[in-house]
Amino acid sequence: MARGDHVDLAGFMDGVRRRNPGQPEFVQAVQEVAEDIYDFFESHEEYHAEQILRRIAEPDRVVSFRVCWEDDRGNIRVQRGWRVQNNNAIGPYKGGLRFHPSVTESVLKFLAFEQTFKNALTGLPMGGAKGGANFNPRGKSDREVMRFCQSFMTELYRHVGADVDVPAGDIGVGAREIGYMFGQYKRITNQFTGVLTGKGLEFGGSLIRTEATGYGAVYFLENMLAHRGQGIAGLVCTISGSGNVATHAAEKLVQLGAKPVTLSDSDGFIHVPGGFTQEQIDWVKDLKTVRRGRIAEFAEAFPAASYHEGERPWGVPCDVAIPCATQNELDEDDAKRLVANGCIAVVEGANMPTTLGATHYLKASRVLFAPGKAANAGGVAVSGLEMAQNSARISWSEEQLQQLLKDIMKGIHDRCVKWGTEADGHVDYVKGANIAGFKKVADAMLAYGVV
Ligand code: NDP
Ligand code: 2IT
Repeated sequence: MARGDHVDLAGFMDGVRRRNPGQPEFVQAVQEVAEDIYDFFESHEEYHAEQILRRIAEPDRVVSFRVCWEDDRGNIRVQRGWRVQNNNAIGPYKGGLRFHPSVTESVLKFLAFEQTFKNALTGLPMGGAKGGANFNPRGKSDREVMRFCQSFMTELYRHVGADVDVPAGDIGVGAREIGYMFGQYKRITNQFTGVLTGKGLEFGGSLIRTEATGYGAVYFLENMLAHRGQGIAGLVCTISGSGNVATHAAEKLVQLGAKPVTLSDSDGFIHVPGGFTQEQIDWVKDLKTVRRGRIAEFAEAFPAASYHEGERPWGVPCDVAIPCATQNELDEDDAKRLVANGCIAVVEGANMPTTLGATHYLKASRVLFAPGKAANAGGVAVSGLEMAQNSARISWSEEQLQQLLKDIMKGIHDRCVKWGTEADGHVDYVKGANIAGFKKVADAMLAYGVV
């Protein structure tokens, strides 16, 4: 194609599909961004001429590797690990590691692509990456998880580093796994550096990193409501998931006087019509991070709760829905049901939890819709603050960090408003987030020339 030749959106997406066969999640994530930024892109000749979108949608590199480990019965097990380094135009690669049987290259490419824009939105100097393995932590002993993590890091260590690429947690990777991987990195390299975030507080971790994603998502909701002159107190909120993001979103809602009424796992959801108490949320945290049980057990322990096996919570009437489990867990039918039941806001705690059809429906029905790259950026933002503290070899106080998280979420909200406000004052937060995130990365890439 000659310099400056224009392809339309459909033509661009045809190329993305052709170059990424069998990678539906990646194509979906690129399409969502491309749809939103195409007009903006069209009006900036330099982005076109320099093929910026095409370049952002091609990862800098994808590393794939074998991970062998021995289970407790002495069987040799083989998993596949990856690190997708999407873009480091504005800072070292940064993004989580996911251990789940559903992990594929497509899933990690979509997550690394999204992470690139999310990290730009935080205002901190971080590029975008994601990694993980098709390892299923469910039912594994601590020793099995330790051996897997050590084997995983024995390859990953060559590709990461405090100024190169800084992984963190995601689904199936929490404090336990980060501890094992940091220990192995330190053992192999003999270096104590900020190569991972989400570390234990005793070895370089930051206060409030654990809480940051869920808390940040609720702060984002508060900002969206405040922008329309509404408050959060009293709102009934459905939440999916029962992991790190879901439990901390529920906790912050309770603190602010809202009423979280559901949590879930991959087997079903629990419903507490009167809203969870802090004690019940603590019980779920312990269930999921210490006892490693199933959410169904909650309904046995607390008679006020009902358990709905094999179902997702989107049929429960609510003011706000906060999907915090995984990608494509809220489809167009769910979106229609939510809107019909009077839902005024959907906040993506997870990455791309709404399908493309649901995204289109929610945008068209003009509910407040916060995309994951904006709403769940609090986690990676505090990871960025952990990196800063590690570089300076200091630890900030909880009060400082709480304030920084609130300020960063407000900054992200305001960037979305700047680029997403329509003529009648309605804010398209998806569009705003996509344009603001894209612009920062694109402008850095322009400065570097053709690389
Ligand atoms: P956790 O592993 O702590 O919890 C994941 C939760 O989601 C569990 O309840 C799990 O249920 C459920 N879940 C996972 N996969 C599926 C699936 N295929 N179908 C149904 N339920 C599923 O992960 P996090 O809370 O950390 O992550 C949740 C989401 O938030 C992910 O999309 C992640 O990318 C995103 N996110 C996380 C951040 C973080 O800081 N941790 C930051 C930003 C986004 P089960 O136990 O049955 O598997
Ligand atoms: O999706 C995400 O933003 C994360 N899993 C957190 C990444 C990070 O580096 O803290």
